[in-house]
Amino acid sequence: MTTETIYLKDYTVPEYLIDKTDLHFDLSADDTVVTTRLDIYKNSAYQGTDKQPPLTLNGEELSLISIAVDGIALSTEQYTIDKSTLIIHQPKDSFVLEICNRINPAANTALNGLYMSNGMLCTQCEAEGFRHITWFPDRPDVMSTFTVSLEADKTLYPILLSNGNRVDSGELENNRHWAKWHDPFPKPSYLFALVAGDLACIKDRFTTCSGRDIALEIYVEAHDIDKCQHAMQSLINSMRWDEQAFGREYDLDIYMIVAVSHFNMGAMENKGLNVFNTKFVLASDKIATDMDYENIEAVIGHEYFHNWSGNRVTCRDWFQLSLKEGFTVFRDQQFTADQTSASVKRILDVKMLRSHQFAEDAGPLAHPIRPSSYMEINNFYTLTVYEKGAEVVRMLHTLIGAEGFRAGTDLYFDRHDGQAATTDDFIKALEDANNIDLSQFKNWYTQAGTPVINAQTHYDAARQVFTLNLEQSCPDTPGQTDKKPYLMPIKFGLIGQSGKPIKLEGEQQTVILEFNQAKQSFCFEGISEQATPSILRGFSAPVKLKQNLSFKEQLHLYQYDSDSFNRWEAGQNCLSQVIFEIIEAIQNKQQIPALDNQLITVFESILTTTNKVDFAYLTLLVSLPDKAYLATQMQIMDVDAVCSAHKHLKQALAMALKPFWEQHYLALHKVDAGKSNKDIGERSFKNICLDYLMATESKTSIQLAEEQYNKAQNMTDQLAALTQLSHLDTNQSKPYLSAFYKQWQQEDLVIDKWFSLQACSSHKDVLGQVKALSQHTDFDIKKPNRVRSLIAAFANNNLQYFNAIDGSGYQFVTDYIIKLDALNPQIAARLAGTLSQWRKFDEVRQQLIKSQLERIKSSKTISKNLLEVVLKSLGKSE
Ligand code: B3K
Ligand code: ZN
Repeated sequence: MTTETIYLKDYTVPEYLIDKTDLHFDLSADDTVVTTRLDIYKNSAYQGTDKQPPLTLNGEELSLISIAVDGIALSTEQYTIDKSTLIIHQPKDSFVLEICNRINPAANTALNGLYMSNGMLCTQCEAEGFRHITWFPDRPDVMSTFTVSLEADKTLYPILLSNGNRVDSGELENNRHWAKWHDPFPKPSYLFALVAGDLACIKDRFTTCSGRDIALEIYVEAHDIDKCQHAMQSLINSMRWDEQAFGREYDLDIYMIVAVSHFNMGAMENKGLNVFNTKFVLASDKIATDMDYENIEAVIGHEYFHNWSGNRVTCRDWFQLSLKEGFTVFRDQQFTADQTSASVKRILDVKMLRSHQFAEDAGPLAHPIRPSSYMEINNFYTLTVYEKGAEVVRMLHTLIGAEGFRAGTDLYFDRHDGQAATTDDFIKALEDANNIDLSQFKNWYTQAGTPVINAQTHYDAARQVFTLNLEQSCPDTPGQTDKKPYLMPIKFGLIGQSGKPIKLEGEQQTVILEFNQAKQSFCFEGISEQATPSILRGFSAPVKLKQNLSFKEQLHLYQYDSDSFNRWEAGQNCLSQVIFEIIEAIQNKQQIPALDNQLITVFESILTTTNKVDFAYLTLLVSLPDKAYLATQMQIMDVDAVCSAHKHLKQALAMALKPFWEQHYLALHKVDAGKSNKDIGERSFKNICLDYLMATESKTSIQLAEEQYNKAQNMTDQLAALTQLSHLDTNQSKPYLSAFYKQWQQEDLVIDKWFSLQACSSHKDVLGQVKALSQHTDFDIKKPNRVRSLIAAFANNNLQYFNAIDGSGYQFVTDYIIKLDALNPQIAARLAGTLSQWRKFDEVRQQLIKSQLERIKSSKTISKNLLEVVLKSLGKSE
């Protein structure tokens, strides 16, 4: 397979545009007939040029029935069809094109375009799925108004949905019926959707800020109808929040969400008709954890917020993806922060960013948030585009301030409503609304890699001046060297010796410094004591901060920093330092150092001052750093040493503070627990106490876990207990795993958890277990959720056994990547990303991983998606 690289620099405006798109679908599972009628006209940007350009439409795996221009069938000389395009050689300046073609949804295992999920028909068109439905200029800068009629069997497909408002419907002969939908807002093809199936629905209503009445409908398979209430409430919360926080009102008369079991990602923001992975819709106390509830609200919010940031203002081309995704992730993060605890939300987001996005940015797949080239756009729905993209928007918010930022987004939405815009347009709106120059800031959009900041501080007691010296640099990434300095906000504060924050400017205890040079110094006058610096508060820029604080100073911040993020961060730094000391001892076969008493004292004081605290935050304060994050900080990842050291420290803290863990566990454990933020926080803290207690390996702790499992009334507690029990030896864990399976056999989403839990086990025969599970009757390679819960969970989360030194983990996952690629290239390519980090390992593992990458590369029918990941991972292509 040869692949073509697409470059941003080659972008040209479309030669032809479409005014109206009329689609008719004669639906059936294995033979759907699509009739398309397009009102096409030449783009005014091309008027007057001598040569009439041909019209190129995209289309893949379609069979043509007929093609006509202005009612007259085209002869075969007038057009050319190949594997991916249909070219009309000499089009007129304006004409009506009618195409009729066949597709086979039942054969569509890639879940891209029109496909089947448990007997229903549904679509996924972003980024380039529409070309699997009919021939069309399948690019986001061609926007038109869609009218869609659907015709199908009434028994198999009683519900027929598409974007916009339902304008008509009726009965047909042979037990068939039809419905017609019209969406008045011009949109690109990637936002098109249709759903046909036997679905149940819950309904509600929402009155917008201007008093418009909106119908809200959530469609699911009938057996799930009792699990939609939380999703509906989340939608209502999102609609209200976007009015208040961003002044965005909903525009159509109806908003629909459909949950499907087979879905390549989380959800899709199709105009007025979101299609969701069931995982982000269905919830009840019995089947969903507290985190599931929170994720559902966040994803419902995210897709709803796209109605403005993505749909009303869309992307000019796919290089601009972060324009809608980074911005919308920022919006959903703010939303969740407002609904839950802002401190906790920030920490969770940063943890994810640093463990995974930083690794992406440091590896062969690194790319700027606005990439300059791609082979397969679906490979660019990455943590960089989404999460780093959101950090970049957050920095703009910090630099400009909440009010100025809002003025900028208002101008952006106003100025570009109905248009396909660029990231430069976004920046320009922020600049114009605030009369500022952000040209240097744009380096964040064009340079890949995580910047490194070196911070040194100096206190001049005689002059009472505290100086902060900062230096920034950014490592080389594929195809990019000699990076220019970034403009970034550094939130800064000082903590005095007594633990009190020091005033810096007037009454302000935190200042925002604009750091925009390779080296820069900031001085603070009138500082009367040697204070401890708290740099990068709230993680105000997505960078690696290196500073010369002693263990004692970090402990001081851990105990006293008034910035909740930096307080947590200081604790993590202390704990990381201890873990790295243990790792060193393990590697040098030396005795492991005893636990530092000062650390225990600080832990103790944290565990005793629990009055009125946010328990969700407290949980994070006492949690150990993620193993994946620790591993990425090593020159050569020694996963075995990381896992042993992590376990060792957990055990030591568990033993040293046993009475505290016990006391809190017993005080907070309730069988019938509520759903307020307080209840959720207490539950998470209770479960981390259980985690520490289990690390003591005592009989009584095991009994606590068993009892919690047996009596649990909610999935959070049941799963937390089962996770603990799953790490015991097989004899002890098996009865619980079997009982759990038996209890939840009918609940797909719970069975996903059951697969995942076993894939993440720390047993030494976990691979054998995963292999056996891949033969289980409930395992289905065609279901992305299942593949993610077993194979991807093992590859991503089982640091130790995926990376087993005999190569068995790599071999197994590679077998699956190859098998999957034939069915679903998007999922296969994503899974292959787990092999991209080979340079971080020792020589033996490097060879093992490389040989698997070569094996994939040589497979005969490799997809474009997978080939791009493999070539880049091997470093054979930019
Ligand atoms: N925009 C979609 C993602 C589409 C992924 C295509 N491979 C969901 C989201 O980000 O909201
Ligand atoms: Zn999105």
